Order: sequence, then structure tokens, then C-alpha cells
Amino acid sequence: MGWRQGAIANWKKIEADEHFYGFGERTGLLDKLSDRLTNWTTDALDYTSLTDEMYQAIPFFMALRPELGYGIFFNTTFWSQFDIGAEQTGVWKMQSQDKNLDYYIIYGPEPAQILQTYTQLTGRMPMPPRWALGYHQCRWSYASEEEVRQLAQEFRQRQIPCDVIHLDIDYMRGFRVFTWSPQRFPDPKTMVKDLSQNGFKFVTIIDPGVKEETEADYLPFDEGLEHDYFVRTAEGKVFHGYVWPGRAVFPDFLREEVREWWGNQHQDLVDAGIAGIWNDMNEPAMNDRPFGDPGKKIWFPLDAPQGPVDEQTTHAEAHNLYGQMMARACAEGLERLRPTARSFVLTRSGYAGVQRWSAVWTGDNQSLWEYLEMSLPALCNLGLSGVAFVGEDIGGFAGNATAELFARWMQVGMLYPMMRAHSMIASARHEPWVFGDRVEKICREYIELRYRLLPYLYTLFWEAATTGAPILRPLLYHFPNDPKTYNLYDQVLLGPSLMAAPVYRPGVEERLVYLPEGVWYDWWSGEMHQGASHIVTHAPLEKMPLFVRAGAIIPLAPVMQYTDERPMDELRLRVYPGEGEWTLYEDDGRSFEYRIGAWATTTYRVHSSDSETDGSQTVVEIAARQGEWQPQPRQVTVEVIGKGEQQFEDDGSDRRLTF
Ligand code: MIG
Repeated sequence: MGWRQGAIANWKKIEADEHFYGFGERTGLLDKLSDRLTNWTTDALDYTSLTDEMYQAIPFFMALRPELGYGIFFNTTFWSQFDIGAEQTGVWKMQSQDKNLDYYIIYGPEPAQILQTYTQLTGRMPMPPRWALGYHQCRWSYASEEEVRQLAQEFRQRQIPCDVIHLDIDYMRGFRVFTWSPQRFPDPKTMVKDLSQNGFKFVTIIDPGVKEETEADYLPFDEGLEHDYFVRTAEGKVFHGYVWPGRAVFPDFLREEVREWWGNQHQDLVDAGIAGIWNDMNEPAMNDRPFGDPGKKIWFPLDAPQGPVDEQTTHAEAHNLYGQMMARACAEGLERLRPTARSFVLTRSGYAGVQRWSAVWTGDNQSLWEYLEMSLPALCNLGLSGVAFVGEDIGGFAGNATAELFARWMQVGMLYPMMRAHSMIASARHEPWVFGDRVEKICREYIELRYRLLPYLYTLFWEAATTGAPILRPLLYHFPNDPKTYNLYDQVLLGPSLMAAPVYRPGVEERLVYLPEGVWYDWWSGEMHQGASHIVTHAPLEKMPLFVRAGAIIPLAPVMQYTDERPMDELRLRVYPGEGEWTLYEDDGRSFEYRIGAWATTTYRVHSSDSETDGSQTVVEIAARQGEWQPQPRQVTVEVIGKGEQQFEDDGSDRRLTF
């Protein structure tokens, strides 16, 4: 180790065959060997595969080689940096502007164990509302009640499932947070109520910058100023930056009373029926002069005091926590204001542990094939950093998707833990029907597949909530001793069983796929393949190659137009012959009752047995349901691939089926 004024560093050896993952939100490919990675939250607008500082700053990574892996959590919120053999081959380095060197070494040997321990330290996500797993539609902006009603109607008429509509900054009056534009949204409560009859939930954007309003009454500014809630400079002046509403001030979210006050500001939105909040610009992002002028990006002076008086620090230490504490204020506020319903919170910026309060999306990507390609390793590395509920803007934020790009992106988006399409102001719309019939049909099919997979997905969220496991996983997560997976960034596992090998290049209709050890089944045709091997699979625009591991049990729900359209009255289990086990998790999907026992788990097992008379049989065993939650009466169909199906009324008792 070494130190000098204002910096401290530590060096360690890189072993042969070692690879490096996690590091929070990152561009480029999966393995970060030979990279330098800075932890400093930044509005990474226009980022590319070479960009270092991103919206999230999570000073955690894991090192992996066959039979051994370990994690490092660098416990500092100051500016910090990892150098993974870039400066000196065979050596990695961590340095920070902290006075103390404080870090955790987390033993694996496998990624799952590392994450379990890491999330024991930094926390895990709460169960989200089930509707947040549905399809989200966003645009900057759906800017009037009429436009929103039209959009909602379009989804239902075209029978494309959708649960959530996001309202971007133009719903506000002159970009003032916690207001509505009276011209564009004269009666938000009625709009939300009407559309909720049809199953829609609403998420509104909230930025941290509060408009400095010296004349008219504007409570968020007046109250914040009166109670001294805004960040001040070291000289004691209220700090100003320029954001959407013009000259603005910024709450000091590090203080508990400020978080509480901020959380309570969401009351009117909650009264209007808003069920989720989207926190943007919280790196924090701001300019030194009004937007539109050629200003430059700034943030608070590094010596600006922040935090409670008895534990005060400066922005140098608080910077990386700004977005995280804003998301926390929001999540805790919503839980107070909606005490019987789970809410959805989405944040752009965060630090280690952001999963405790919010889902994360990766900011401003572009409508280009390269960004579709990069989305998988980016989301996988976030998952390997403890943040399981993540998504990218489907279709790309900046620019205009082509029909082909959009179709391929919707296929990949089906795998994103948060599935949301978005598009930038003045760019083409990214809705499932804007690219003509062929692409609309593809979008419908993949969104429907998402809804069919909801019981599987919801169980993966439960796993994330209880163990810290990612939902979207790189192959190395399940095959950590297979070096062929170490740089495999363009195939992903959704949970333990379902593997996708998406197409992310124009004009490509054949896809090379690596099948790790074991038997794999083609999701679409049921065809069986023996791994470890490479295969070439046909992938016309209608098809994203999907494979299932032998021994997998995938629970499927009927297609619905939104998650709560009706209780799940039918459940289909797709069973892939082999040895395997799967526990299905269920609860009411919306309240906090699961915390006091209102949940249900059912464990299914599959194995083969050789009987003298019938040859090889597949046996499916269903253990008696556990927990206090009672699902709706339902018909269960067990379908063993290649063997046939059987049905029964699910009364929660144990059974044994042979095929
Ligand atoms: O200065 O609210 O990343 O998703 O649509 C741009 C407008 C501000 C950036 C976000 C983007 C959002 C946009 N915001």
C-alpha cells in the first residue's frame, strides 16, 4: 500500500487466467482485465464503449479463475479508481481520495457466493410490485392527456400487453418538480383513474433541481429555503446550477430531515394515483448557465458541506451518494405515502447498495446496433454488482431505430429485468407498432413471451431479494469453471435455466451459439443438443435463439394484457427431461403482506427413472405448497418436452407424475 496527501492506494497480484467483472455500470464488453475504471457519478450523455465515468459508481468487482473467485468491495464514497493491470501487467491497483484504506475481500469460490456475501453487506432489493415486471412504455415525452389516452388505447386495441406508462419532464409546469402542467394535464387524477380501469400504472419523472422561484408561491422552493434544506457552498451561499427549470437549487439528500421532506413532496403525485417515480439527473447533472447556451457541466464545489451537522462532510465524499440518497428519499417517502402498496422507483445514479431503494436504467444509449450489443454485458456487470433490477432503453434513446433494429431490440428487451422502451425528444417514436405489421407482430410475440414467463421472472426477483442473485446472468455465473464463458458477453441466462443467444447485427440470420456442458433444448423446436459444443442456429428476424437446460422447469402463465388482468387461473410447467429442481415463489404481487408470511413456495423436481416395463421414464415430483398465501384455484398442466402432458387441479398437495 502507499499514500500521500489526499490519496491512498493498494496493489495486488493478478493471477494467471484471472478475469474481472462487476464494477457497477460499465460500457464495453464483460471482462475488465486491462481497463482502468473510475468511480465518480457522471451524466454520461453520449457515452461510448470507451467511456469510463458513468451514472452509477459502484466500487465493487469480482475476480474469477477456474475453481477460485473473490470479490473486492472498496468501502469509500470518495472518488476512487481501479486499475486492472492497465498500468502494470499482472498487478491490479485501487486508489481513492479517502484518508482511510477500507476494503473487504469476499471469498467465493463462485460468483453466486460472492454476491450473496456482498449483498449481505450492502443490502438487497425489496420485492417490487408485480406490475413493474410487465412492459413499460416511455418517451420524452408523452406530453398531454390526449396523447397518453391515445397511447393506452393503442396498446389495448392492438392487443399488445403493457402495464406501465412513463411521463417524462413535459408533464410538469415549466419543469417545476411536483407540479402538473394545467394545459397539458388538466386533471391527472381522472386520467390515471380512467386508464387504471384498463390496467395501466403511471410513473412520473422527478429531477433533483428545484426551480428558484422568487416571486410566485412554489412550496418546494419556499419550504426548502426556509428550512435550509438546499446544498450551500463552503462560503455559506445557497448553491445554484442550471437544469431544466432554469436556475435551480438542490436538496442535500444526505440529511435525514431533507429526505423525509422530499419524500413527502410526492403526496400530490400519489394522490393523483401515480404508482412509481423515475429519478433522473441525480449524478447530479447540471450546467453553469441556462440549457441551450453553450455552458459546461458542473457539480457542487468539492468543499461544499453536506450531511447532518453531527456527521458533516463535503461534496468530495458525498458526490457518489447524491443520486442514491435521492432514490432513498423517494423510496422511503412512497412507502410512507402508499403504506399498503409496493411502489416502483427507478434511478439513473447510485452507489453500492442502490438496489435497496431502486431499480436502475443505464441512461442515454443510442439507436445503434453497437448499443444493443453493449446492453447485455452492461446489464450483466450491474447484476454482478448486486443490482438485479436493471434495464436499458429498448430501441435506443438518442437517434432513430430502424425497423430491424427495433425488432431485435424488443427480443433482447424481453430479457431485461426492467423492460422499457424509450426515445428522445425530436427522435422517432419507439412504440411496438410504429415500424409496420411485421415488426409489430414480432414485438407482440416477445412481449407476450415476457408475460407468459412472469411466474418464472417473479421467482427470480424473489431470489434477488433473498440472496442477491442477478436476474440476467452472464454464463460464467453458472459455469465459473469453464473458461470458455469468461469472455462470452453476447449470450445470457435469464435465471438458471433459460439461455438466449440474440442477434445484434443487421442482416444476420445465423447465429453461432456456445452450449456449455450438459444437454440443452431449443426453446422453439424442442430439439436437443449436447454440450459442450458450438452450434450454428437459424435466426430469421422473427426468432431470437433461446435454449433451455436439461432438468429445467419453467412455469408459464397465460398471456394477459397486463399483469393483474385476472388471477393466474392456469399454470403451465414446461419440464425439460434431466435432473433438476425449481421452487416457484408467489404472493399477492402488490402489498407488503409477504413480509408477514403471505407468500407461497412450491418445489418441483424432475428426474429420470428406469422401469423394467416402460423403459426410461421421466418423473415429476411436486412437493406440498409452503407458506400462508393461497393462490387462486387453478388448473396446472405439466408438459414434459418430447413426452406429453398431464393436468390437475392445484390444491397445494404433493404429487408424483410419471411420463
Ligand atoms: O437532459 O428527462 O436520461 O431518459 O428522457 C436530459 C429527459 C434529461 C435524461 C434521461 C432521459 C430523459 C431525459 N433526461
